[in-house]
Amino acid sequence: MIKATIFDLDGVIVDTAKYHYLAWRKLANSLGFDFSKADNEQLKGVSRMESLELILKIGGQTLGETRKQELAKQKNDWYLEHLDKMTDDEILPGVVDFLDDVAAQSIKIALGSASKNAELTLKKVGLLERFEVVIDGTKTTRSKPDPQVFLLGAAGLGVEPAHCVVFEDAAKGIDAALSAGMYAIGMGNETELGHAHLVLPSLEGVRCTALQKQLVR
Ligand code: B16
Ligand code: MG
Repeated sequence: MIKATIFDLDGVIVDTAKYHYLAWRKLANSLGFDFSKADNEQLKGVSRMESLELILKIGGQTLGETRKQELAKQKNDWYLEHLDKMTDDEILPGVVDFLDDVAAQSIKIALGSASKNAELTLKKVGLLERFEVVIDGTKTTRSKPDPQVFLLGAAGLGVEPAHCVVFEDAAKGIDAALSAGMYAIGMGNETELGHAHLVLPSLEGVRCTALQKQLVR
């Protein structure tokens, strides 16, 4: 019996990965090296500071803490320039209809994202009010694959983890949902997300009743 849904943000509700990539590449270029789209795949669902560590490793750079904080801020400022231009056109296919369907079935809705810009992003695309609880990078101390973000989401909604379904596009996010004792639905491809209970290419045409049947077969 599904009583709550917890959605990741980037890659599930909106595709902000492309803007994270542009900002990280600009930062890498400013430091004198390049950062490829393939490298960017490793950053899915990874927190800002952990992403910076990965990028500095790619560029072979070792920097002090103060400099790293400055660079993370610079990247975020560049990222926010893109975020500022976002509109509801950028909501991924099927998301709005699926959220309508979930709400119509009296199933609760939370967000579970690593992003510290999650509330701002939801506001930009006009979806903030749809989420009863928002757990983001400002409220967590441990990153996915740690289950903290989803457990806080379930607790905020007052629903047992076993009655929650997580929608995630990152392999580490699926690990986090599974270790929280929740159903995990991978948004993307089987190769990366095959350990989820179910993998879907998008939320287009997805409906709660059919989904529940698929999950509790
Ligand atoms: P910020 P998610 C993640 O969002 C992104 O996938 C990841 O690329 C980003 O580094 C992270 O948020 C932190 O974002 O810099 O905005 O705090 O997939 O967990 O919704
Ligand atoms: Mg994601």
